[in-house]
Amino acid sequence: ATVPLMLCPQELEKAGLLNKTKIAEGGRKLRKNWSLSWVVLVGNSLVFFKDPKSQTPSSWKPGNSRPESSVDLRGAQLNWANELSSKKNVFKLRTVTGNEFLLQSETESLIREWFNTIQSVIDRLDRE
Ligand code: I3S
Repeated sequence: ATVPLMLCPQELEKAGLLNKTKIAEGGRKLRKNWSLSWVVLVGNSLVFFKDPKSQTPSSWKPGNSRPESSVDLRGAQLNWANELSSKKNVFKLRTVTGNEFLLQSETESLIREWFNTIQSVIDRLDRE
């Protein structure tokens, strides 16, 4: 996925592929549905894009970079959550609105980097 030009004026902190599932919406538990997602940390938000490889040829168009969803990190909580999955290297992100996501990578160093970078954005927003 290409990062939309509209995101460029903001600070792009990090981007990469992670396994993602939403497990709650507004505090209500959802059924897990893991999928590979392009995750972009920009400004105060974590933005999710569909993995281009998971899209059908007909659904994929160059420049089709509309985010699937995005998460406001202000007031969010981040916790390691290996007890919530049989997968390793899992953390949970909970938004102020009660949406909960699990993010996972097979590579421990990579998931640690994501955890630390997202936590530093949350901390910065807490101090504002
Ligand atoms: O926490 P759960 O419910 O055991 O999560 C697993 C299930 O969601 C499973 O789907 P179905 O029960 O709908 O077939 C997924 O395929 C698994 O990946 C989920 O567990 P993990 O441990 O991978 O997060």
